Amino acid sequence: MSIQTVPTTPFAGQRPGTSGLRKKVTEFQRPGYLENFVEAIFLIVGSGGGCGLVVGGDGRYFNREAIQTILRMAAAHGVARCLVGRGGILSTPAVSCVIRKRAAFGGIVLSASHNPGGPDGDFGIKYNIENGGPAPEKITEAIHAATRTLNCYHISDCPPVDLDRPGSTRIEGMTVEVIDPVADYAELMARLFDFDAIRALFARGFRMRFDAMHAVSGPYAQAIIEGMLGAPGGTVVNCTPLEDFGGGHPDPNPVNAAELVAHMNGPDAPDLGAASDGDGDRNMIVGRGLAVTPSDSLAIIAANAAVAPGYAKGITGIARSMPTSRAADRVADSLGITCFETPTGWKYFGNLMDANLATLCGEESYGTGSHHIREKDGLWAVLFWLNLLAVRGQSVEEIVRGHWARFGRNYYSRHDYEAVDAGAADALMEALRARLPELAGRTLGSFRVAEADDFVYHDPVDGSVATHQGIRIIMADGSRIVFRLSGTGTEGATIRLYLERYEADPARHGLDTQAALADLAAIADDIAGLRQRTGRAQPSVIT
Ligand code: G16
Repeated sequence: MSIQTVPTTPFAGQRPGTSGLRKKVTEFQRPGYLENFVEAIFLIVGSGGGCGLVVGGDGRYFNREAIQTILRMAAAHGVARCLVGRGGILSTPAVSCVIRKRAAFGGIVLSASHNPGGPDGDFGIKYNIENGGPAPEKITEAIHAATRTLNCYHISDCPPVDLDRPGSTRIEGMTVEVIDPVADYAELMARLFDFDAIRALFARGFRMRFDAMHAVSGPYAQAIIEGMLGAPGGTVVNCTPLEDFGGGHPDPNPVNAAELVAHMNGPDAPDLGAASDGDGDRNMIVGRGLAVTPSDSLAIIAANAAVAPGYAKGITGIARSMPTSRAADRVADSLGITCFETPTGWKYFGNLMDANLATLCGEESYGTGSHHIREKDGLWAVLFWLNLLAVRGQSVEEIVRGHWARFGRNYYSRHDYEAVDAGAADALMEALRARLPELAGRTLGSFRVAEADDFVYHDPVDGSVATHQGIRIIMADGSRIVFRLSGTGTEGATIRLYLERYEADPARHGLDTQAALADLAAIADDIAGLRQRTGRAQPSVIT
């Protein structure tokens, strides 16, 4: 065994996006591509001064190869100890949990989240810091800068580590510990939620279907929901993580989890439907005949936080990403706490949680979580809903409608134009930016524009500023049109259009969402020239 210094040259485009570096698997397989990025990580974050590094991924194609490379490079960089999930498996929330519980100095997460996997699919790598959360922009930017000047990387030539055998091995001066991927996480969940009440709920005949979408949350959901909470076998479906997610798109929304939604609309629908994504940090909640929007789910969790023992003392604040609906803001107002508005990307919540300014965080992109870790957490959200249903004894629909009756309903939808020509997408955003000054005060259809800007975030904790975070057109009645470009796609550009309309009157809470938002969608198309500039007659995905 010896440490090799391998000459290399920089690859263009290794700048992390919304959530780490995501590219096609074939790009990551180019000789030196992964190694260069990992070298840059270690150059910036160092070897951890004797603390551990957590490594794991969602089990997608190339996960195992990438882990072996990372272990050999960690050893070459003098890391003392690496904790790896058995089989290379660790969900994103589990990585965050293990970093915090075992006081590791950081973690490397291998996942492209909800993006499809397999040899022609996507792969990704992300660095998390010692609080368990995604590295903030100052670190990701430094890593990117380092990738641009590399001329060599360092790696041990040791043989592969057996990732399937629990226990310790040594590589150079480093210990590799293969750990149970579920245990630490399950223990944390049992402390946050009323497992006795949920067990009693299942014992009363409550039925649920959890669709793990052939991805990483399967083993976690099986161990906790079927194992610890006593749900009948078969409650968790598609529960074995597959390298290509069974050819599916492991994104829990009504389009990609259409099978679950159909089941929940069918004659034998169970009481609760839920799904999680590729790496286990997203969630979708579905009642009989009703899919709960992520924005509503955040608001409902916030309004009912005290039902769960982990939140019985109350919440200090809420944070939501800018495009997420303002349903949570109304709950925050009623509780007399702040609702922070941050740019898209879970990394922006970390400072707020560390400073105890926000307890609950959520995003329209099916992400919800709390300060128990520093990642969004799919199974956590599902367990919260189980706890809520157990305590309240109402159906999902009754809870949602009751919430709207109390706070009003924020009709909400996202329209995605995927794999658009990147130049055309940039031109669309530029043209919109140029129009912002003349939009304020104008009347568009039945709406008056109160404010139109390019969202800028001033972090209240460290004072950092993030610019160009999405274009907001805010109407006088609180309705909103938001445009931004996705930072997680791997093909061309994805334009996201977010539409929101507030309705206070309970008599008008039963409208079809798209019908309720049709005026705003037409205005958005008119202002941005969406159809004309993209050449698309309609969005590729509507959630
Ligand atoms: C990531 C981020 C989220 C973000 C989502 C969509 O989620 O962690 O904060 O909302 O991407 O980002 P974009 O709109 O830029 O594509 P995940 O689940 O992919 O890690």
